[in-house]
Amino acid sequence: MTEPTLTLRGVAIYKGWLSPGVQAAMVEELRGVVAEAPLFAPVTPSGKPMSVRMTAAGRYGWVTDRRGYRYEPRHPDGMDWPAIPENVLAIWRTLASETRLPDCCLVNHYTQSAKMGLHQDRDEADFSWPVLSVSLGDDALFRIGNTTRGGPTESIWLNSGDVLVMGGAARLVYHGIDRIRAGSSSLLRGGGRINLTCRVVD
Ligand code: MD3
Ligand code: FE
Repeated sequence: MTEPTLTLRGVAIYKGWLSPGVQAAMVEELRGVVAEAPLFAPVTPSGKPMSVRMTAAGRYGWVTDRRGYRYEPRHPDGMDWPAIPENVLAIWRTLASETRLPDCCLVNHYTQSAKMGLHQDRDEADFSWPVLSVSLGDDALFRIGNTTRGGPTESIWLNSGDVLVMGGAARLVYHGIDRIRAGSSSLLRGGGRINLTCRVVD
């Protein structure tokens, strides 16, 4: 059994799970994903532009626009999403499930001013499957709350190569990214942060 470095409100945190070499190889794979399915600027259902840019790999991608939050089998430009890179699936098999692979690997790109407000991930059909997140590039201040809105929160800095697994009660906890520490990593040419979030969708 693989033990996490620490557990925060049920979220298993594997600090430095990915070696620098594996991180660099993953970035190369993601360059291929972004070449096929370009990063786009999502808009919330209320019309607010999000500060992160997104794309995805897998059978589905998560999208948001004026029509709402949902999973779609195609990129907003009409193409199929690329396959989830094998080195990402390998982490899922080790830390999340060997029974079922993820349907979606969401790719979030953060510049130094980007953030993500507290929210729940609840657009999936079955919350019994875990969610797995991989951090690459600049450090990010991650905040975790409760399974209902409000109440006390806790924060932790995520570094490049960290992997998080959200299962059980933690699957529906409020979470977000408050800030990015610009220049803290040289993994990405041009800086910034990429977060991968793998989910079973349906
Ligand atoms: C805790 N992404 O895409 S990853 C998202 O860093 C998202 O881009 C953030 O939240 C990011 O939905 C946070 C860590 C994370 C992801 C999913 C979770 C934490 C989670 C689902 C449930 C609980
Ligand atoms: Fe989320």
